[in-house]
Amino acid sequence: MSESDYGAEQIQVLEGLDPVRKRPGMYIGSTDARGLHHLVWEVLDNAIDEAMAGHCENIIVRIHADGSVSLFDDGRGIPVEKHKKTGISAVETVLTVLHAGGKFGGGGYKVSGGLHGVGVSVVNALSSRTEVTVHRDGGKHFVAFESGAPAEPLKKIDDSDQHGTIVQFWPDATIFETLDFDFPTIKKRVRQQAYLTRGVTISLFDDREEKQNACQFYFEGGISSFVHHLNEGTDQITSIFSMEEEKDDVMVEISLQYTQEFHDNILSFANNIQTVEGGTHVTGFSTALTRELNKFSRENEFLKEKDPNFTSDDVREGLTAIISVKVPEPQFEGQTKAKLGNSNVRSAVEKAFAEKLHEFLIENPADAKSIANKCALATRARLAARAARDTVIRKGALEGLTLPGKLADCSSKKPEESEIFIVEGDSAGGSAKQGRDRHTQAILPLRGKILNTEQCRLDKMLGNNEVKNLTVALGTSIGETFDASKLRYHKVVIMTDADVDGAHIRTLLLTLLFRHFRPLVDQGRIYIAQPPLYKLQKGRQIWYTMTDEEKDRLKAEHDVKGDNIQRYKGLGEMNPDQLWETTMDPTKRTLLKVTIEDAEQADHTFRVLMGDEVLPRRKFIQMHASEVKDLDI
Ligand code: 0RA
Repeated sequence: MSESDYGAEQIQVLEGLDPVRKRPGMYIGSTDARGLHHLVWEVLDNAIDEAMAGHCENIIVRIHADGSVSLFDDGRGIPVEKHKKTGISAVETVLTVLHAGGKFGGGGYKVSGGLHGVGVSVVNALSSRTEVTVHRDGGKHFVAFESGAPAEPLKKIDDSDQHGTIVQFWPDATIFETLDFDFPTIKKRVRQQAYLTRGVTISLFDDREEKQNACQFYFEGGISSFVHHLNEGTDQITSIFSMEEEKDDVMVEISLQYTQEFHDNILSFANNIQTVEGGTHVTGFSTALTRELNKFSRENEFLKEKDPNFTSDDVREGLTAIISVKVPEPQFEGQTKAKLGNSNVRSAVEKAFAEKLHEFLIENPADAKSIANKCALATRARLAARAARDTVIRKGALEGLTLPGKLADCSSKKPEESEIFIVEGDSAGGSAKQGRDRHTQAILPLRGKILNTEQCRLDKMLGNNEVKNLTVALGTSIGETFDASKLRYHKVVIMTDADVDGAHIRTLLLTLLFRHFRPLVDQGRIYIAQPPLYKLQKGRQIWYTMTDEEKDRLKAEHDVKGDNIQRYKGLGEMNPDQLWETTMDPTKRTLLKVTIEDAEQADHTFRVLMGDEVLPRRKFIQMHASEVKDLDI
């Protein structure tokens, strides 16, 4: 079917919108901040689809002063002609009928999937008002909806020689727990989508008072620019390899580069949706990488006859890679629907990538040599780490026989109800031990800074007491013997001071967890405690707060005099009761669940701040110096 045939007929009518308003979680996952942002992703995906189909070059995302969000794209515009069967226009159908994005059923163009792709009608259903402006067929057309239902019928309001779509929506306050869009979250998504869609320019504006901000992304290099960005601040040992090929109906795009780092950083996407749990595309990639590097290294005698083959872990050490595939009908599986399941994708990626990698190795001998040497080093390190770990295990340290002396364990042995607080410093640890619920809450105090895991391998890490204590306390072991199902506590809570040092320790811990206990992050087991920064008191009334704004508001509202405002410098200043009441009591506390995005961010920040390259670090500090309002040194 040619593109021009693609009109109103194609849009299949499946269901009404009522179920969406009744059970929003089924369609967007949740009604918290994550669900709220999902609305933006949904409309953004539609615009990106237009760009992927080659019809759109510019996208503008705007957070308006009134809290609504609009997305402009200069794509073809949603069709406005009447639908033959229903008698209503295509644009109204797209907005009011579930799964009518023009993306389902045969003949549609290639698209996003998974939790996404539920359609812009879901956005309409969950918004108190939605306005759509379409430039198309010589006219500017306008239509509006309220709570998903038509409010102003489609009409041509002007002539226009442009083409494109603007969707503006006001999220429904009766549905969402928060209406506060987060600029950095949207910025990160927009940047990622710009990398994945070479040649599209995406601008983002925040027009809200006090929050005004703007940024724009355009990446000529597509995902190779992404690799370049991820490797900022690392010591790179090869040039960037890039390939793009269509194989068996699967579009395969891969970029990679090796660095001196000891861990890998592989991000995968299917139809522009990040697949944090991996899937068939990652398996195909990994198989081809291991096989080709072994073959090449044997043929060129980087591997001698007596040497064992590189394992897939060996060839991943120091590797940064983006794997992006476009599949006609993606199947998403796994706990969070973030794992690609299509089995044909594995062989498509494997074949396409193996060919191109082989060529690259032949044509770039210096890069090939660096990679082979790096893999050989990784193999030696792996064997050394195994020997070191065996020694440690022989001593019984990782067997769970000897829980660290500093751990105040909980009495419950049920992981489902148990939590462990990792607390900065012995004095805060003392308060936490006294204040806790002994049945379900365990406390592990960390003394000073934990090891910088950026710069060392497993063997050295296990020599570090803080890392070893944490590993033993968690019960999961580490490295090759890691087993998430052995986790002794289903909530792992990081509790650090609300100052710069605390933030540093939290970053160190997040990096450690991200690199070596990653499944715990994926499974949502990691949390950050939110200790208060201020205590305000008036008579017998007490308020605790985490922010300066809230403190000022409470102070004015309740006329609290200066003497009765206490600023906590550290957790250690709180007595056990206060710590329990404000931060640990499950019925009153706020815990932030760490997402993979947080951990990734920590990883990147960490690399820039702790890696051995000075220039990016200086750049980072200069860029962010103004954001550090409250240096508490
Ligand atoms: C259905 C069919 C066509 C385009 C679209 C929907 C479309 C949807 C959105 C949502 C945001 N921006 C969009 N741009 C286009 C194809 C129309 C044609 O063949 O001309």
